[in-house]
Formats: sequence, C-alpha cells, structure tokens
Amino acid sequence: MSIPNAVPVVVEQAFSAEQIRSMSAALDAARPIMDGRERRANSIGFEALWRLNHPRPIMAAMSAFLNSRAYDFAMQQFPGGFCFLLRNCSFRYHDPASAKSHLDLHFDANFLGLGGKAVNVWVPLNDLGDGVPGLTFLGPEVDPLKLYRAWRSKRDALLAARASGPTPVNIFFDREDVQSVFREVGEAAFITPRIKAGGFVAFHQLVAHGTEVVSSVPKARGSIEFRIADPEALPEVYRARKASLAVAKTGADGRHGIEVVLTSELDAPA
Ligand SMILES: O=C(O)CCC(=O)C(=O)O
Repeated sequence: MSIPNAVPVVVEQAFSAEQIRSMSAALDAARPIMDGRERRANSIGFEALWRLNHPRPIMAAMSAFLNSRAYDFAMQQFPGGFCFLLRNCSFRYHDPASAKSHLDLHFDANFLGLGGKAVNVWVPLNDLGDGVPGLTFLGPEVDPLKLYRAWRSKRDALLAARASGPTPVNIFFDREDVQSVFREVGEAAFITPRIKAGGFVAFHQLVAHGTEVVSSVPKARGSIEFRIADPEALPEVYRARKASLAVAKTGADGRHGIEVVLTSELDAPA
C-alpha cells in the first residue's frame, strides 16, 4: 500500500492581510464560547458554533477561504467541487499555559476514518517561529508507512473490539517513540514548516502531524483548520453518521458561496 503525497503542501501568501484580520476577529469572537467546555477548551468546531447560534465567525472564516488562494487549492484537490466538513473545521487558540493545547502526533483519520480523501487546510493566524508553535510532520526521508501500519493495526483492533462500524478512535504517538522508530535519520525525522500568517499548510488524513514542541519560551498562536472533501466521496465517518457539510457553490455572477446540507440529504433518493 502506498500513501500519496505523504508530505504537507505549503502555500505562502494565500490570504490578504485584511482576510487574516477578519479571521483573527472571528477567532476572538469564538474564544469566549470555547471557555467552560470541559474538553478541548482551546478549540471549537464550526458545527458546534452553529448549533450554539454563533454563525458569524464561521461565515467570516469561510468567506475568507472562498475568496483566497485556498479556494484555488481546494478546487485542484477536488476538481468536481468540495465541501467543508463542518464538525471538523475548527477555530483553535494554542495557549502554552494549557496542557490541553498540545496535540501529539496523530492522523486526522482518527476521527474522519479512511474512505474518501479529506484535506486539512491549516491556517495559522500568527507568524510561526520564535516560540510560536507550528505543526510538525514526518520528514521526506522517513518511511511514513511505518507509522501508518502501527496506526492501522491499533485502529483495526479498537474497531473490532467495538464492532460498531466506522467511528472515531483516539490514537496519538509519543514524539520520543516516533523518534526511536526513525532513529536512523536523526533530526531529519521531523519537519516544521515556518510560514507567516497569510500562508497555509495542507495535508490529507493519512499525514501524521502534531503541535510543534518549541525549544524557546512558547507563545500563543491562533489557527483555523478547514477540513474539506468531495461531497460525493466523503471519508467513512461522515458517510456513517448524520453530519452537516457546507458545499462550495459558484453563483451566476461568479461569486463563491456555500450551501449547508446534511449528509443524510445527500443520500436521499432524488
Ligand atoms: O494546531 C495545532 O497545534 C494542532 C492542530 C492539529 O493537530 C490538526 O489540525 O489536526
């Protein structure tokens, strides 16, 4: 088995300064709603915000995406059209003072499953580096299949024990363990793209990634995860349960917008 494009795509200057300001304001508006949530207190998904009746930050973020180079990238990935996976598009505020902020290496297939390709377009709202953590990936010199195989056998064992079909799993990898698996390449085992606010890093659900461990004094960072897919070839967890999608549409005037649909509606007979 091979994993296509196991290294992330880095695109610089995809968003204007005004779009970064607008997405940062959207994150600021979402932050008070993250507070008080018992788990993952530093992030909130678009679907959760929608349910809590806070559509404005979501619309601002999606509008910036649809009018940026991220849109062109999304159309290259999904030439037939794409949708936002609303449950798994998130605002995130990395707070170095909170242990919950750091995510160890993982695959997004943990919660999206396999099946159709999903792409995480990860948009930092601050310049990365100098203590502001980016995302760490496996370097091009390592064999990503080694980690994938470890993930796959653990995941299959968990799913077999549950016998409940495609469902999220909770598998993270300790950085030291991963480093020892790839000890022959030393420091080259990991890469951390240093991009400025305005760029993005994109990768599919079988690309391992985690929050960068910074060696200097860690600083806060805002980011947005836009997870997108082909509405007609969704990842398996989305096919298996009712979920909302925002399907990208282009109007007669050429403007880009969205239409929110439920996966159950997609499956409904015409
Ligand atoms: O922003 C981070 O530090 C982690 C984000 C992440 O793991 C993800 O987008 O899947």
